[in-house]
Amino acid sequence: MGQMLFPKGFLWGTATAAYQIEGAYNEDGRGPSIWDTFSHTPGRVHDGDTGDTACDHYHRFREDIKQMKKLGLTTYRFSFSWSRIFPNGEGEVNQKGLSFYHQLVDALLEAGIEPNATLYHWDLPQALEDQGGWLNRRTADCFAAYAAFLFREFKGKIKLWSTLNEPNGTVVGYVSPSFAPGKNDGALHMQVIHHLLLAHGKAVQEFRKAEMGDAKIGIVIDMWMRVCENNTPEEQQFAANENDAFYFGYLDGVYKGIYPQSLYDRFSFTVLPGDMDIISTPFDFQGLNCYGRYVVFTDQNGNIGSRFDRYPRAMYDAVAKVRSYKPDIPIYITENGTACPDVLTEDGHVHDNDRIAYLYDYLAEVYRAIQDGADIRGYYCWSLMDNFEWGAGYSMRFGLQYVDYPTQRRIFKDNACWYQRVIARGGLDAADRPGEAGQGTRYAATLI
Ligand code: GCO
Repeated sequence: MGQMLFPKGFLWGTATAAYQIEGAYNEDGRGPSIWDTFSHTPGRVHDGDTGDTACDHYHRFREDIKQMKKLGLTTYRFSFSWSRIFPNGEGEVNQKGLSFYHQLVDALLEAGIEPNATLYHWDLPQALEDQGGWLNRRTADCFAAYAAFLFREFKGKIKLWSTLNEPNGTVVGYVSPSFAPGKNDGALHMQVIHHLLLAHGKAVQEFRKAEMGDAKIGIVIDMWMRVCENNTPEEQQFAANENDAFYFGYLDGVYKGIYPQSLYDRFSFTVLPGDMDIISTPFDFQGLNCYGRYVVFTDQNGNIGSRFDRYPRAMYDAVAKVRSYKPDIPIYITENGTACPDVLTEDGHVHDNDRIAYLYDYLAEVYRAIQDGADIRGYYCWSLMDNFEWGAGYSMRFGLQYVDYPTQRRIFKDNACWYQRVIARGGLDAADRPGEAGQGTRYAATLI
Protein backbone atom coordinates (compact mmCIF):
# COMPACT_ATOMS: atom_id res chain seq x y z
CA MET A 1 0.00 0.00 0.00
CA GLY A 2 2.48 2.64 1.12
CA GLN A 3 1.37 6.09 0.17
CA MET A 4 -1.80 7.13 -1.60
CA LEU A 5 -1.24 10.61 -2.94
CA PHE A 6 -4.18 12.60 -4.26
CA PRO A 7 -4.13 14.68 -7.45
CA LYS A 8 -2.45 18.10 -7.40
CA GLY A 9 -4.95 20.80 -6.52
CA PHE A 10 -7.20 18.39 -4.63
CA LEU A 11 -9.04 20.43 -1.99
CA TRP A 12 -8.84 19.39 1.66
CA GLY A 13 -11.53 20.76 3.89
CA THR A 14 -14.00 20.48 6.68
CA ALA A 15 -17.73 21.16 6.62
CA THR A 16 -20.17 22.84 8.99
CA ALA A 17 -23.72 24.22 8.86
CA ALA A 18 -25.05 27.54 10.11
CA TYR A 19 -27.53 26.37 12.72
CA GLN A 20 -25.12 23.78 14.06
CA ILE A 21 -22.33 26.23 14.91
CA GLU A 22 -23.28 29.90 14.73
CA GLY A 23 -25.37 30.56 17.82
CA ALA A 24 -26.38 34.25 18.12
CA TYR A 25 -29.86 33.04 17.27
CA ASN A 26 -31.60 36.32 18.02
CA GLU A 27 -28.80 38.82 17.46
CA ASP A 28 -28.36 41.55 14.89
CA GLY A 29 -31.81 41.12 13.41
CA ARG A 30 -31.74 37.41 12.61
CA GLY A 31 -35.22 35.95 12.14
CA PRO A 32 -36.18 32.56 13.58
CA SER A 33 -35.86 29.39 11.52
CA ILE A 34 -37.77 26.14 11.89
CA TRP A 35 -34.88 24.76 13.92
CA ASP A 36 -35.22 27.54 16.50
CA THR A 37 -38.91 26.79 16.86
CA PHE A 38 -38.31 23.05 16.98
CA SER A 39 -35.46 23.12 19.48
CA HIS A 40 -37.40 25.51 21.72
CA THR A 41 -40.34 23.10 21.79
CA PRO A 42 -40.02 20.88 24.88
CA GLY A 43 -39.40 17.23 24.15
CA ARG A 44 -38.15 17.64 20.60
CA VAL A 45 -34.36 17.71 20.94
CA HIS A 46 -32.27 15.49 23.20
CA ASP A 47 -31.91 17.06 26.66
CA GLY A 48 -33.72 20.19 25.51
CA ASP A 49 -30.58 21.36 23.68
CA THR A 50 -30.89 24.29 21.30
CA GLY A 51 -28.64 26.07 18.81
CA ASP A 52 -29.04 29.36 20.70
CA THR A 53 -25.31 29.53 21.40
CA ALA A 54 -23.98 26.39 19.70
CA CYS A 55 -20.24 26.95 19.09
CA ASP A 56 -20.66 30.73 19.21
CA HIS A 57 -19.04 30.78 15.79
CA TYR A 58 -20.87 34.03 14.97
CA HIS A 59 -18.56 35.78 17.43
CA ARG A 60 -15.55 33.49 17.17
CA PHE A 61 -15.21 32.95 13.43
CA ARG A 62 -11.82 34.66 13.29
CA GLU A 63 -10.39 32.27 15.87
CA ASP A 64 -12.02 29.40 14.03
CA ILE A 65 -10.31 30.42 10.81
CA LYS A 66 -6.97 30.51 12.68
CA GLN A 67 -7.61 26.92 13.71
CA MET A 68 -8.38 26.04 10.08
CA LYS A 69 -5.05 27.59 9.09
CA LYS A 70 -3.23 25.47 11.66
CA LEU A 71 -4.78 22.38 10.14
CA GLY A 72 -3.65 23.45 6.70
CA LEU A 73 -7.16 23.38 5.22
CA THR A 74 -7.38 24.60 1.66
CA THR A 75 -11.17 24.83 1.63
CA TYR A 76 -14.04 25.26 4.08
CA ARG A 77 -17.69 24.40 3.55
CA PHE A 78 -20.28 26.42 5.46
CA SER A 79 -23.93 27.29 5.00
CA PHE A 80 -25.75 30.60 4.95
CA SER A 81 -28.52 31.07 7.46
CA TRP A 82 -31.39 32.21 5.25
CA SER A 83 -33.22 33.93 8.12
CA ARG A 84 -30.09 35.84 9.14
CA ILE A 85 -30.13 37.49 5.72
CA PHE A 86 -33.88 37.62 5.10
CA PRO A 87 -35.51 37.45 8.56
CA ASN A 88 -38.89 36.79 6.91
CA GLY A 89 -37.47 34.57 4.20
CA GLU A 90 -38.17 37.29 1.63
CA GLY A 91 -38.49 41.04 1.41
CA GLU A 92 -36.16 43.22 3.39
CA VAL A 93 -32.47 42.33 3.70
CA ASN A 94 -30.88 42.31 7.15
CA GLN A 95 -27.62 44.16 6.48
CA LYS A 96 -25.97 43.08 9.73
CA GLY A 97 -26.55 39.43 9.00
CA LEU A 98 -25.25 39.86 5.49
CA SER A 99 -22.20 41.66 6.81
CA PHE A 100 -21.32 38.65 8.98
CA TYR A 101 -21.00 36.48 5.87
CA HIS A 102 -18.96 39.10 4.05
CA GLN A 103 -16.54 39.20 6.96
CA LEU A 104 -16.40 35.42 7.10
CA VAL A 105 -15.76 35.01 3.37
CA ASP A 106 -13.22 37.84 3.27
CA ALA A 107 -11.33 36.32 6.21
CA LEU A 108 -11.31 32.90 4.54
CA LEU A 109 -9.98 34.34 1.31
CA GLU A 110 -7.34 36.25 3.20
CA ALA A 111 -6.29 32.98 4.86
CA GLY A 112 -6.04 31.29 1.46
CA ILE A 113 -9.00 29.00 2.20
CA GLU A 114 -11.48 28.45 -0.63
CA PRO A 115 -15.03 29.05 0.58
CA ASN A 116 -17.62 26.47 -0.44
CA ALA A 117 -21.08 27.82 0.34
CA THR A 118 -24.32 25.94 0.82
CA LEU A 119 -27.49 27.98 0.45
CA TYR A 120 -29.77 25.71 2.43
CA HIS A 121 -28.84 23.36 5.24
CA TRP A 122 -32.32 22.64 6.67
CA ASP A 123 -33.00 25.94 8.46
CA LEU A 124 -36.06 27.29 6.66
CA PRO A 125 -37.13 30.74 7.89
CA GLN A 126 -40.07 30.21 10.26
CA ALA A 127 -42.00 32.93 8.41
CA LEU A 128 -42.04 30.69 5.32
CA GLU A 129 -42.94 27.61 7.34
CA ASP A 130 -45.92 29.59 8.63
CA GLN A 131 -47.11 29.78 5.01
CA GLY A 132 -46.78 26.03 4.49
CA GLY A 133 -43.01 25.68 4.22
CA TRP A 134 -41.85 23.15 1.65
CA LEU A 135 -45.43 22.06 1.04
CA ASN A 136 -46.03 25.47 -0.46
CA ARG A 137 -44.75 25.71 -4.00
CA ARG A 138 -44.04 29.41 -3.48
CA THR A 139 -41.18 28.53 -1.10
CA ALA A 140 -39.20 27.42 -4.16
CA ASP A 141 -39.59 30.91 -5.64
CA CYS A 142 -38.55 32.56 -2.38
CA PHE A 143 -35.48 30.31 -2.36
CA ALA A 144 -34.59 31.27 -5.92
CA ALA A 145 -34.85 34.96 -5.02
CA TYR A 146 -32.70 34.47 -1.92
CA ALA A 147 -30.15 32.54 -3.99
CA ALA A 148 -30.10 35.18 -6.73
CA PHE A 149 -29.45 37.84 -4.12
CA LEU A 150 -26.45 35.97 -2.71
CA PHE A 151 -25.04 35.23 -6.17
CA ARG A 152 -24.96 38.94 -6.93
CA GLU A 153 -23.60 39.75 -3.51
CA PHE A 154 -20.72 37.22 -3.49
CA LYS A 155 -19.90 37.12 -7.18
CA GLY A 156 -16.13 36.90 -7.64
CA LYS A 157 -15.60 35.85 -4.02
CA ILE A 158 -17.26 32.45 -3.71
CA LYS A 159 -16.37 29.94 -6.43
CA LEU A 160 -18.15 26.86 -5.11
CA TRP A 161 -21.87 26.93 -4.41
CA SER A 162 -24.37 24.28 -3.47
CA THR A 163 -28.11 24.80 -3.62
CA LEU A 164 -29.38 22.27 -1.10
CA ASN A 165 -27.66 20.15 1.47
CA GLU A 166 -29.08 16.65 1.79
CA PRO A 167 -32.67 17.30 0.82
CA ASN A 168 -33.45 14.12 2.76
CA GLY A 169 -32.82 15.98 5.99
CA THR A 170 -35.62 18.38 5.12
CA VAL A 171 -37.98 15.61 4.07
CA VAL A 172 -37.42 13.85 7.39
CA GLY A 173 -38.87 16.92 9.13
CA TYR A 174 -42.16 16.48 7.26
CA VAL A 175 -42.49 12.71 7.45
CA SER A 176 -41.25 12.05 11.01
CA PRO A 177 -41.36 13.85 14.37
CA SER A 178 -37.60 13.80 14.84
CA PHE A 179 -36.50 16.80 12.75
CA ALA A 180 -37.87 20.31 12.20
CA PRO A 181 -40.60 21.19 11.50
CA GLY A 182 -41.73 17.82 12.95
CA LYS A 183 -44.84 17.36 10.81
CA ASN A 184 -44.78 13.56 10.96
CA ASP A 185 -46.91 12.66 7.94
CA GLY A 186 -45.44 10.03 5.62
CA ALA A 187 -47.81 10.98 2.81
CA LEU A 188 -46.03 14.33 2.35
CA HIS A 189 -42.77 12.75 1.21
CA MET A 190 -42.86 13.41 -2.52
CA GLN A 191 -44.48 16.83 -2.48
CA VAL A 192 -41.65 18.05 -0.27
CA ILE A 193 -39.01 16.46 -2.50
CA HIS A 194 -40.61 17.97 -5.56
CA HIS A 195 -40.64 21.50 -4.18
CA LEU A 196 -37.09 21.16 -2.90
CA LEU A 197 -35.83 20.07 -6.30
CA LEU A 198 -37.83 22.83 -7.93
CA ALA A 199 -36.03 25.27 -5.64
CA HIS A 200 -32.71 23.72 -6.66
CA GLY A 201 -33.47 23.97 -10.39
CA LYS A 202 -34.70 27.53 -10.15
CA ALA A 203 -31.58 28.54 -8.21
CA VAL A 204 -29.31 26.97 -10.84
CA GLN A 205 -31.15 29.01 -13.48
CA GLU A 206 -30.60 32.17 -11.44
CA PHE A 207 -26.92 31.26 -11.18
CA ARG A 208 -26.61 31.08 -14.97
CA LYS A 209 -28.42 34.39 -15.36
CA ALA A 210 -26.05 36.01 -12.88
CA GLU A 211 -23.06 35.15 -15.11
CA MET A 212 -20.85 33.96 -12.31
CA GLY A 213 -17.62 33.59 -14.31
CA ASP A 214 -15.57 30.59 -13.24
CA ALA A 215 -17.75 29.88 -10.20
CA LYS A 216 -19.54 26.51 -10.12
CA ILE A 217 -22.82 25.29 -8.70
CA GLY A 218 -24.00 21.87 -7.60
CA ILE A 219 -26.29 20.03 -5.21
CA VAL A 220 -25.30 17.99 -2.17
CA ILE A 221 -26.99 14.59 -1.94
CA ASP A 222 -26.32 12.04 0.77
CA MET A 223 -25.97 8.36 -0.02
CA TRP A 224 -26.53 5.69 2.60
CA MET A 225 -27.49 2.90 0.26
CA ARG A 226 -29.70 0.04 1.43
CA VAL A 227 -28.45 -3.49 0.84
CA CYS A 228 -30.17 -6.72 1.91
CA GLU A 229 -28.87 -9.19 4.45
CA ASN A 230 -30.82 -12.24 3.27
CA ASN A 231 -32.17 -11.07 -0.06
CA THR A 232 -35.71 -12.25 0.61
CA PRO A 233 -38.30 -10.69 -1.74
CA GLU A 234 -39.61 -8.65 1.23
CA GLU A 235 -36.17 -7.29 2.04
CA GLN A 236 -35.58 -6.47 -1.59
CA GLN A 237 -38.86 -4.60 -1.82
CA PHE A 238 -38.11 -2.65 1.35
CA ALA A 239 -34.60 -1.75 0.17
CA ALA A 240 -35.81 -0.75 -3.29
CA ASN A 241 -38.52 1.52 -1.86
CA GLU A 242 -36.09 3.22 0.51
CA ASN A 243 -33.42 3.67 -2.13
CA ASP A 244 -35.95 5.24 -4.49
CA ALA A 245 -37.44 7.48 -1.82
CA PHE A 246 -34.10 8.58 -0.35
CA TYR A 247 -31.64 8.63 -3.27
CA PHE A 248 -32.83 7.76 -6.73
CA GLY A 249 -35.73 10.20 -6.43
CA TYR A 250 -33.20 13.02 -6.27
CA LEU A 251 -30.66 11.65 -8.71
CA ASP A 252 -33.23 10.65 -11.34
CA GLY A 253 -34.87 14.05 -10.88
CA VAL A 254 -31.81 16.24 -11.33
CA TYR A 255 -30.01 14.12 -13.93
CA LYS A 256 -32.90 12.72 -15.97
CA GLY A 257 -35.93 14.88 -15.20
CA ILE A 258 -38.07 11.95 -14.08
CA TYR A 259 -38.85 10.19 -10.79
CA PRO A 260 -38.63 6.45 -10.22
CA GLN A 261 -41.98 4.78 -10.94
CA SER A 262 -42.33 3.52 -7.36
CA LEU A 263 -42.58 7.11 -6.14
CA TYR A 264 -45.52 7.86 -8.44
CA ASP A 265 -47.12 4.60 -7.32
CA ARG A 266 -46.67 5.17 -3.60
CA PHE A 267 -47.25 8.91 -3.19
CA SER A 268 -49.67 11.47 -4.48
CA PHE A 269 -48.14 14.84 -5.35
CA THR A 270 -48.55 17.64 -7.84
CA VAL A 271 -46.14 18.23 -10.71
CA LEU A 272 -46.92 21.10 -13.08
CA PRO A 273 -45.98 21.12 -16.77
CA GLY A 274 -42.39 22.27 -17.18
CA ASP A 275 -41.34 21.41 -13.62
CA MET A 276 -39.15 18.48 -14.56
CA ASP A 277 -37.27 20.62 -17.10
CA ILE A 278 -36.50 23.14 -14.37
CA ILE A 279 -35.45 20.38 -11.99
CA SER A 280 -33.07 18.84 -14.52
CA THR A 281 -31.34 22.12 -15.42
CA PRO A 282 -27.69 21.09 -15.88
CA PHE A 283 -25.41 21.88 -12.95
CA ASP A 284 -21.64 21.78 -12.60
CA PHE A 285 -20.72 19.33 -9.85
CA GLN A 286 -22.14 16.75 -7.51
CA GLY A 287 -21.64 17.12 -3.77
CA LEU A 288 -21.73 13.73 -2.12
CA ASN A 289 -22.20 13.08 1.59
CA CYS A 290 -21.36 9.53 2.57
CA TYR A 291 -21.02 8.10 6.07
CA GLY A 292 -21.78 4.42 5.47
CA ARG A 293 -24.66 2.24 4.35
CA TYR A 294 -27.72 0.45 5.78
CA VAL A 295 -28.28 -3.27 5.89
CA VAL A 296 -31.90 -4.35 5.56
CA PHE A 297 -32.64 -7.39 7.74
CA THR A 298 -35.54 -9.56 8.88
CA ASP A 299 -35.96 -10.04 12.63
CA GLN A 300 -37.18 -13.17 14.46
CA ASN A 301 -40.80 -12.05 14.09
CA GLY A 302 -40.44 -11.58 10.38
CA ASN A 303 -40.38 -7.78 10.60
CA ILE A 304 -38.11 -5.88 8.27
CA GLY A 305 -35.74 -3.28 9.62
CA SER A 306 -32.44 -1.65 8.71
CA ARG A 307 -29.29 -0.94 10.64
CA PHE A 308 -26.32 1.32 10.02
CA ASP A 309 -23.22 -0.41 8.73
CA ARG A 310 -19.77 1.11 8.84
CA TYR A 311 -18.54 -0.01 5.45
CA PRO A 312 -15.83 2.10 3.81
CA ARG A 313 -16.58 0.68 0.40
CA ALA A 314 -19.92 2.51 0.61
CA MET A 315 -17.91 5.57 -0.41
CA TYR A 316 -16.59 3.92 -3.56
CA ASP A 317 -20.05 2.57 -4.39
CA ALA A 318 -21.71 5.97 -3.89
CA VAL A 319 -19.25 7.57 -6.31
CA ALA A 320 -19.90 4.79 -8.82
CA LYS A 321 -23.64 5.30 -8.48
CA VAL A 322 -23.34 9.02 -9.22
CA ARG A 323 -21.09 8.26 -12.18
CA SER A 324 -23.69 5.85 -13.55
CA TYR A 325 -25.77 8.98 -14.21
CA LYS A 326 -22.95 11.12 -15.57
CA PRO A 327 -19.50 9.49 -15.74
CA ASP A 328 -17.51 12.73 -15.97
CA ILE A 329 -19.35 14.81 -13.40
CA PRO A 330 -16.90 16.56 -11.08
CA ILE A 331 -17.53 15.33 -7.53
CA TYR A 332 -16.75 16.80 -4.14
CA ILE A 333 -17.07 14.58 -1.09
CA THR A 334 -18.91 17.26 0.86
CA GLU A 335 -19.23 15.24 4.09
CA ASN A 336 -17.78 12.14 5.70
CA GLY A 337 -17.14 11.49 9.36
CA THR A 338 -18.24 9.68 12.46
CA ALA A 339 -19.44 10.39 15.98
CA CYS A 340 -17.37 8.85 18.77
CA PRO A 341 -17.74 8.80 22.55
CA ASP A 342 -14.95 11.35 22.88
CA VAL A 343 -13.41 11.97 26.27
CA LEU A 344 -11.11 14.81 27.15
CA THR A 345 -8.42 13.01 29.13
CA GLU A 346 -6.35 14.39 31.97
CA ASP A 347 -3.43 14.97 29.64
CA GLY A 348 -5.67 17.42 27.75
CA HIS A 349 -6.11 15.25 24.67
CA VAL A 350 -8.91 13.36 22.97
CA HIS A 351 -7.60 10.03 21.77
CA ASP A 352 -9.94 9.06 18.97
CA ASN A 353 -8.07 6.30 17.18
CA ASP A 354 -11.27 4.72 16.05
CA ARG A 355 -12.29 7.87 14.20
CA ILE A 356 -8.85 8.10 12.56
CA ALA A 357 -9.23 4.51 11.37
CA TYR A 358 -12.69 5.36 10.02
CA LEU A 359 -11.48 8.43 8.13
CA TYR A 360 -8.45 6.60 6.79
CA ASP A 361 -10.54 3.75 5.43
CA TYR A 362 -13.11 6.01 3.74
CA LEU A 363 -10.42 8.25 2.28
CA ALA A 364 -8.67 5.19 0.89
CA GLU A 365 -11.90 4.44 -0.98
CA VAL A 366 -12.01 8.00 -2.31
CA TYR A 367 -8.48 7.43 -3.56
CA ARG A 368 -9.46 4.16 -5.19
CA ALA A 369 -12.40 5.83 -6.95
CA ILE A 370 -10.04 8.48 -8.32
CA GLN A 371 -7.68 5.76 -9.56
CA ASP A 372 -10.67 4.26 -11.36
CA GLY A 373 -11.36 7.48 -13.21
CA ALA A 374 -13.69 9.49 -10.98
CA ASP A 375 -13.14 13.24 -11.15
CA ILE A 376 -13.17 13.86 -7.40
CA ARG A 377 -11.86 17.30 -6.58
CA GLY A 378 -12.11 17.65 -2.85
CA TYR A 379 -12.93 16.09 0.49
CA TYR A 380 -14.66 17.71 3.46
CA CYS A 381 -14.44 16.05 6.82
CA TRP A 382 -17.54 16.43 8.98
CA SER A 383 -16.84 18.45 11.03
CA LEU A 384 -14.51 21.32 11.91
CA MET A 385 -15.62 21.00 15.52
CA ASP A 386 -18.21 19.29 17.68
CA ASN A 387 -21.54 21.01 17.24
CA PHE A 388 -25.33 20.87 17.56
CA GLU A 389 -26.20 17.50 16.07
CA TRP A 390 -29.86 18.23 15.27
CA GLY A 391 -32.26 15.97 17.18
CA ALA A 392 -29.34 14.54 19.16
CA GLY A 393 -28.38 17.99 20.45
CA TYR A 394 -24.84 18.09 21.86
CA SER A 395 -24.81 14.40 22.74
CA MET A 396 -22.98 13.40 19.56
CA ARG A 397 -19.49 14.65 18.73
CA PHE A 398 -18.17 14.55 15.14
CA GLY A 399 -15.46 17.20 15.33
CA LEU A 400 -11.81 17.48 14.50
CA GLN A 401 -11.87 19.73 17.53
CA TYR A 402 -13.41 18.91 20.86
CA VAL A 403 -15.60 21.77 22.01
CA ASP A 404 -15.80 22.37 25.73
CA TYR A 405 -19.20 24.06 25.56
CA PRO A 406 -19.17 25.92 28.90
CA THR A 407 -15.91 27.70 28.00
CA GLN A 408 -16.15 27.36 24.19
CA ARG A 409 -12.55 26.18 24.21
CA ARG A 410 -11.60 24.22 21.08
CA ILE A 411 -9.13 21.36 21.48
CA PHE A 412 -7.65 19.51 18.54
CA LYS A 413 -8.42 15.82 18.85
CA ASP A 414 -5.89 13.25 17.70
CA ASN A 415 -7.77 12.95 14.41
CA ALA A 416 -7.02 16.63 13.71
CA CYS A 417 -3.31 15.95 14.17
CA TRP A 418 -3.67 13.04 11.78
CA TYR A 419 -5.68 15.05 9.24
CA GLN A 420 -3.11 17.85 9.34
CA ARG A 421 -0.46 15.33 8.26
CA VAL A 422 -2.69 13.96 5.52
CA ILE A 423 -3.15 17.46 4.15
CA ALA A 424 0.55 18.30 4.41
CA ARG A 425 1.46 15.08 2.60
CA GLY A 426 -1.38 15.39 0.08
CA GLY A 427 -2.69 11.94 0.88
CA LEU A 428 -2.54 8.84 3.03
CA ASP A 429 0.31 6.80 4.37
CA ALA A 430 -0.51 3.26 5.40
CA ALA A 431 1.83 3.61 8.34
CA ASP A 432 -0.57 6.23 9.69
CA ARG A 433 -3.56 3.97 10.07
CA PRO A 434 -4.02 3.16 13.73
CA GLY A 435 -5.59 -0.06 14.94
CA GLU A 436 -9.18 -0.10 16.13
CA ALA A 437 -9.95 1.28 19.58
CA GLY A 438 -7.86 -0.45 22.19
CA GLN A 439 -5.87 -2.45 19.67
CA GLY A 440 -3.20 -0.76 17.59
CA THR A 441 -0.70 1.82 18.59
CA ARG A 442 -1.96 5.22 19.57
CA TYR A 443 -1.66 8.01 17.08
CA ALA A 444 0.79 10.83 17.89
CA ALA A 445 -1.40 13.49 19.42
CA THR A 446 0.47 16.59 18.36
CA LEU A 447 0.29 18.99 15.48
CA ILE A 448 3.33 19.15 13.21
C1 GCO B 1 -25.66 16.68 6.80
C2 GCO B 1 -25.67 16.54 8.14
C3 GCO B 1 -24.85 17.16 9.11
C4 GCO B 1 -24.76 16.23 10.27
C5 GCO B 1 -23.83 15.09 9.94
C6 GCO B 1 -23.69 14.11 11.03
O1 GCO B 1 -25.38 17.59 6.12
O2 GCO B 1 -25.98 15.65 6.48
O3 GCO B 1 -26.59 15.68 8.59
O4 GCO B 1 -25.52 18.35 9.34
O5 GCO B 1 -24.37 16.89 11.39
O6 GCO B 1 -24.29 14.39 8.83
O7 GCO B 1 -24.87 13.42 11.24
